[in-house]
Amino acid sequence: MTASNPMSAINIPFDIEHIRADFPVLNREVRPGLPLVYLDSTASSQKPEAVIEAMNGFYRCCNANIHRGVHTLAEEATAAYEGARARVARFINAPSARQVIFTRNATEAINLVAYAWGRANLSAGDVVILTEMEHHANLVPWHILATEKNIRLEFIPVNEAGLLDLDEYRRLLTLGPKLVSFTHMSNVLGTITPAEEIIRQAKAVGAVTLVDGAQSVPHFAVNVQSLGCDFLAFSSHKMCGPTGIGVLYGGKEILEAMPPFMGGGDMIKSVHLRSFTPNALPYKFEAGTPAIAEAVGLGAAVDYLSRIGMDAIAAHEQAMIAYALERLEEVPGVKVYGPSAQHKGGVAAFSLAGVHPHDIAQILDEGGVAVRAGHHCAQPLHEKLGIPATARASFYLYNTPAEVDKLIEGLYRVKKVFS
Ligand code: 7TS
Repeated sequence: MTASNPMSAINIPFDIEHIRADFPVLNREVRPGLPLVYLDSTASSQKPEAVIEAMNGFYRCCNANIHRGVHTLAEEATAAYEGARARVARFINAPSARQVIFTRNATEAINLVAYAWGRANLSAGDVVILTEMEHHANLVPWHILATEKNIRLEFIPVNEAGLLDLDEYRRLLTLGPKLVSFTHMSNVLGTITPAEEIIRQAKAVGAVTLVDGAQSVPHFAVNVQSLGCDFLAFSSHKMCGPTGIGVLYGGKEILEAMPPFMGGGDMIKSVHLRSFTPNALPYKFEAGTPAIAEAVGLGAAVDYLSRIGMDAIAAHEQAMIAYALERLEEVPGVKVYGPSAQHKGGVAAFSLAGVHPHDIAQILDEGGVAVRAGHHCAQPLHEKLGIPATARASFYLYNTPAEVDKLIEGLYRVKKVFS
């Protein structure tokens, strides 16, 4: 059982050529005469001119450290940084910008929860529920904590259809978990998990909830208030923003009750030789000089995505994945992993009989088509699927059906080389 797919088709006109013109890199050729077909946005998205310009503009006009100076540039830099925080808060419908903490990426956001909340609130025997389709970013921090604190990790299984087994989840909830931490969208199967339902049931047994939104926030509208989660983690670089910055959203009370993560400048109200008083939210969790220009870039990315509209982006990707699945299934020997299009986002992980995924990716690259091969930092999921690796094509707002056709042509080339 899954909730209805937030990517369900919405008939909004989507001017793809106009959008493609916003992304300078999409004009390049991989080699002379070979235009780039970028099908690796699940790993990292491309950046529109508006984001590149916002960051350049910041460095050209008002670069300075934030929160510490009274001079004009310091004030302008602080306003730009805090303005980005306000934009991000609006984008995910956070009740307050103080609940938006800038981290380095989604990985650091999840680690922040594991270290600060987990260390203070979990003890030997406590149950943490994860799923079998997690990225390593939502596995290893809990492994580390399990070793340190002897907590017990349980996993919602992935069924044959590539969906979470919610009957087994209900059984796991009888163990009285302290935390349920799960991905909103799998970076391999593309599965969109029924997050609201998972959270509602977790809350009913008093568990704290963390949503790994690294693959959801870039691709469809995510509203933390309607989700009802305690934490949401995501990365800027997968949503048209720069690398080096990510976000942890948290509930106000839970963030206020948590001890700090890292210590240093900015995260303190006062420091004495033998003691310190932590700062208020969100600064308590932002030690040291943050990624200021990157925050400005993320703010511009959020503006860009909002201008196009997350529902329009989701509808476009839904159409893309439906077409891609249809075409991939035509290729003899191709097996696509994960659920049918209505339960998934724009990710197609696949194998081709008799060919190693790295060879697939290499031969596709010779035709200008960029896909990823490997376990995509989801090794336990691949173990469950019984394969060491997959090739993965992923789609974003700038991809076209003609690019899917190039992928398919490339796969026929791969087959020819290996026949
Ligand atoms: N969670 C999910 C679901 C992800 O897909 C990723 C990155 C992360 C967390 C971690 O994000 P980061 O920005 O902190 O690294 N996924 C991928 C991928 O699929 N290929 O490269 C990175």
